[in-house]
Amino acid sequence: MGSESELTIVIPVLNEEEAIGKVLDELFKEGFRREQIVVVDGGSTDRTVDIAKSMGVKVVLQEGRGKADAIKTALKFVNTPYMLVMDGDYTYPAKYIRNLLELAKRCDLDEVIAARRYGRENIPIVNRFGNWVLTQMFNLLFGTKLSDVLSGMYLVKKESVEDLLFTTKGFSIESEIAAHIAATTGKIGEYPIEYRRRIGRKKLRVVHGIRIALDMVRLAWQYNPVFFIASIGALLLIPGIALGIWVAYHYLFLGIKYYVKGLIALFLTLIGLQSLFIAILALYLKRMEFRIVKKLSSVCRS
Ligand SMILES: Nc1nc2c(ncn2[C@@H]2O[C@H](COP(=O)(O)OP(=O)(O)O)[C@@H](O)[C@H]2O)c(=O)[nH]1
Ligand SMILES: [Mg+2]
Repeated sequence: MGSESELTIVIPVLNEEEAIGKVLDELFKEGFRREQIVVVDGGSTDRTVDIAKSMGVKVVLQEGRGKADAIKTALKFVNTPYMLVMDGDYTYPAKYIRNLLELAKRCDLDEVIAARRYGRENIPIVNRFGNWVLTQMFNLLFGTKLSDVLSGMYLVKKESVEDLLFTTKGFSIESEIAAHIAATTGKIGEYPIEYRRRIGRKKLRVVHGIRIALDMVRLAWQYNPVFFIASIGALLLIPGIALGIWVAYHYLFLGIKYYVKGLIALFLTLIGLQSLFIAILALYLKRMEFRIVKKLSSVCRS
């Protein structure tokens, strides 16, 4: 199958002895070759590394700590146009990999996220809620329409993550990659997949969710500060409109005039609206800037 030399499959693992063998077997069954698979170990103390090695795939010990550093290490071993990242816990079926690649090529996308649309009951309820909140937050901050930004399975063009800054650590890596692509080319898409129940013990805890949220805010600030500040300003619309309605109600139905409160309501509403427009403008300008930069850099390279 010709698509294989285009793709390297990266599997970050930390103590996944119960699952890694099944993950690799499934990849082989799908026709992927040993040479295109890289298992990045985070210092497992169980049999994970032995199992992966015995199955003939490349196993590397990551530099640094956490999942983000694992991906950073893995990039050094990727010499194909595309990289696919997936968990080593047998939750993401290998059969979708070709669909992700096909979509990326057909629509010229820099990232395709495998969105967990089916089998959502296999995501623990707290994580399901956390995922939803964090995805909505990401959409708000980066103007995207994603449904599962934190999925552990995604395909990226190697070229588009080569200049990633890796300013985040651990489980925020998915957000940083998506933020980078959303804020640069905007060429990010999703493919719906089925999620399976995890084998072995999960590493992500609630505290990681809070960390991810804070990192998202920092990423928004880093990639588009004007949009970020203006968005906060736009929040003034909420008290502005609420106070406006309150003042109008008192005037129209009770005949009481509140001058100062009326002025404050007007003031908040106007600043809020202004900020909202600036935020939208900042978002469009940013997208335009990146399209131009991309065009220029490709001109320089050729
Ligand atoms: N190399 C490496 N892999 C890790 C580390 N932490 C977690 N992983 C792996 O990253 C994947 C995602 O972790 P998981 O616990 O499944 O998180 P979840 O899918 O978000 O619940 C799994 O394959 C883990 O074994 C780490 O520090 N280093
Ligand atoms: Mg997982």
